[in-house]
Amino acid sequence: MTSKLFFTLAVTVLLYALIAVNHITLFFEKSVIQKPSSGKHRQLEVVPIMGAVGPESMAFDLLGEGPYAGVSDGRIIRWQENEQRWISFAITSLLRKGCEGQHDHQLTEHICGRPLGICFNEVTNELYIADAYMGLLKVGPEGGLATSIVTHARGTPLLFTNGLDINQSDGSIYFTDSSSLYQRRNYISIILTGDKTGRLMKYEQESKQVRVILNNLSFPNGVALSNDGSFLVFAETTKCRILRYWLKTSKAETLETFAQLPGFPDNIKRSPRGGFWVAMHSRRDKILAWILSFPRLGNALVRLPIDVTKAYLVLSKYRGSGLAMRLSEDGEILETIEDKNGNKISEVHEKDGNLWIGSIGMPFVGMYRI
Ligand SMILES: *[C@@H]1O[C@H](CO)[C@@H](O)[C@H](O)[C@H]1NC(C)=O
Ligand SMILES: CC(=O)N[C@H]1CO[C@H](CO)[C@@H](O)[C@@H]1O
Repeated sequence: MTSKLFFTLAVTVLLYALIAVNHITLFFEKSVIQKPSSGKHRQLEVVPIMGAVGPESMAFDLLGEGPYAGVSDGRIIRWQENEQRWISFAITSLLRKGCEGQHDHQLTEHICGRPLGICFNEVTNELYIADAYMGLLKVGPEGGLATSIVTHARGTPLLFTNGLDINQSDGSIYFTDSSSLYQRRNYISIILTGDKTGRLMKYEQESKQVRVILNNLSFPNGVALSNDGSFLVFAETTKCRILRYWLKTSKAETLETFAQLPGFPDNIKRSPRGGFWVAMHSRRDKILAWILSFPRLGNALVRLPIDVTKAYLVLSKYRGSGLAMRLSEDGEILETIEDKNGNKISEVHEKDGNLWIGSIGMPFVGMYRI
């Protein structure tokens, strides 16, 4: 008992020391996106969002309108280029009382919904939504209340639906459930405890069946099909890596490591110029890597009488920068971008020579001209 208490105390001190130490470093950085490959510093254009934050993922419809983005109050909003404003497009929950307005949306997101991955079916123009709390849903081109498609797989509820991609030939959907134990609000616990209850699934449009492709995954997150559909890649956030799952060729149904990364990967999107944009929430630093190498330490941390998620957020605000890499279909690094202002990058969506940058915490969508 005494040793347990001492241990808890030591870890708490360590955590607070971390907060203090990292306070100053990045404070005065300018809001620029750095492109190390060419040594260029470029200003990030900002498209502000009112009343909510966290455009985690973005999509463009058949007419090229958008971006559409899911935000912290549960809405999916659409950028109206001609009017220079966002309009509300869709919602994932019927219960909207108290969802909007100034408050900590993290407290209401399990009721209001939290749309994460979004992707259009390019034939039907329906928007498919991976909502952290509501599962897999879709909404027609007119928007409004989305319809539920999948809430369970093999009898286990989807607890943290996260990323998705669509086979545009037959409409089937590949998607991830990050954990069967922790919801999005407690995502840091998934990392700290080394939780391995995440799943990769396929929803078959024809049969309306959902199939679990892989389970026992460590925080599966973004997912993207390759250009020719011979494989898909998905992020295992806790392990800072991208895995490749073969769908065709002689390697079909096998899994291999595609890329080991310097940070925690979030969404993955194909780039029109080839390969994949992998967004990283933040760099994996030495102390966190050390904590992660002792799952028991992580388990102890989440039981501490402090809000680990908040402590971590405070911590990560002052350290590490958002990072994204374009990887080739062989997993080689082609380009890197880094936001020195410390904004976490959750997605890089390339369209018509622009990089649209989403983040789980920013009250804006970033836009960077290549
Ligand atoms: C996509 O759908 C087409 C048509 O059913 C099929 O031939 C192809 O194998 C599918 N690709 C993937 C990656 O599922
Ligand atoms: C090793 C391990 O954790 N195996 C688990 C994989 O997932 C199945 C079903 O989700 C569990 O029953 C196994 O225990």
